[in-house]
Amino acid sequence: MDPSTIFMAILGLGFLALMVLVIKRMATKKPGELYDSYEEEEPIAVQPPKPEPKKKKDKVEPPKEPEKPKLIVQPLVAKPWDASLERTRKEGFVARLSEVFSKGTINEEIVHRAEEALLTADIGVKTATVLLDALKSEFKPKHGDLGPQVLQFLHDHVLEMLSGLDHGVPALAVDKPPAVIMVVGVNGTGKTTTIGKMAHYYKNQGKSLLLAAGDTYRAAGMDQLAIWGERVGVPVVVGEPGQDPASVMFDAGKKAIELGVDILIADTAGRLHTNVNLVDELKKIHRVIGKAVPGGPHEVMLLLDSTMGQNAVRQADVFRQAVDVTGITLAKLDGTAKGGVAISIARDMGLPIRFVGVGEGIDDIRPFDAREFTKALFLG
Ligand SMILES: Nc1nc2c(ncn2[C@@H]2O[C@H](COP(=O)(O)OP(=O)(O)OP(=O)(O)O)[C@@H](O)[C@H]2O)c(=O)[nH]1
Ligand SMILES: [Mg+2]
Repeated sequence: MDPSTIFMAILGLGFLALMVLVIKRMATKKPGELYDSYEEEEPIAVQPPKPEPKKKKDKVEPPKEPEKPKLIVQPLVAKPWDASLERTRKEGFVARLSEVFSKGTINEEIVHRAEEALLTADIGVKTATVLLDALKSEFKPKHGDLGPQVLQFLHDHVLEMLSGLDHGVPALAVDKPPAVIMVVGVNGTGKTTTIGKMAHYYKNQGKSLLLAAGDTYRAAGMDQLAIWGERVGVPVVVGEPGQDPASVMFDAGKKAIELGVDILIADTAGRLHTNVNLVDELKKIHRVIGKAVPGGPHEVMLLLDSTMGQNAVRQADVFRQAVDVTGITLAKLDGTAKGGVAISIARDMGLPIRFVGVGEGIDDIRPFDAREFTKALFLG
């Protein structure tokens, strides 16, 4: 065959094959869709996965969980009486008496040792003497261990000694609110802390409150009360450093009337300052509160530190010369073996015990209860 004919035949076959391919491709794609389809597909792919139905599913879940915080909000309970008086019972005069009477029957030596234990106790000499006399003349031992019988005898007598007074939360009987509680006491006894705890206590009783930071000598002292106010959720009137404390009290009294609160609690300085006589200062504050709130203060609460034992009683005498103290609050009963001082205060001074502080926490305060106190002290 002629080579040019062969070449032409190959060329013709190649062309034919090309035509077949083109026709085949056109047959598999719809007309007009060849390029447009990419443009259409892209927008479809861009459409976000539809999340709405999922969200709707979330909303359907029952909203039960928010109830949990209610449990956390529940106030903590102050230390029980027996735990608060544990050190006094186990290390103080009660423990010594218990030990003295743990063996044998009463004889001269035992009475002598009991005398020693009582006279050196923080219940004070007067109270100790009365109890000793009663023990000598009235106590009649029965069969069985002597120790528990003596403690029961003392329990009954002390309870009787404490019973005549109006202990516990002050009545604060006022015709028109606010009732004013003025808190006084030597520095460091626990005034500011106790005011914070009292505010929390009264707030839990449904009372509205205002606090007044009258310790204008120390900025830290005022800050401390402001922090307590924030913690408890109670407003605080704070003066300028160095401002006359009486003028802060006057402003606070007026503010308490304006706000219509039930109780105003006033914090005061606890130490003597250069050129300032604490006694005169307290007298002035007392007077000025009365000018702002007629009839106030309705309670002058002396804060005593129970770890100071009989020294606390001596402090009380000084304050009573300055202002008409109407009740005692005993702080730090939790950390001491000198809890017996409460008996001395009530009996020797004839003053009711309002609250006791049993720790540094917001709930660590209890209204004083003579029955619970004596039971925890002598019987455990
Ligand atoms: N363990 C215990 N500590 C307490 C109690 N009350 C107060 N305190 C602590 O005693 C210290 C003194 O308390 P404050 O409230 O600052 O005393 P204050 O009387 O206001 O003192 P001044 O402002 O300096 O006059 C602080 O460290 C308190 O946390 C209590 O009941 N138990
Ligand atoms: Mg203070």
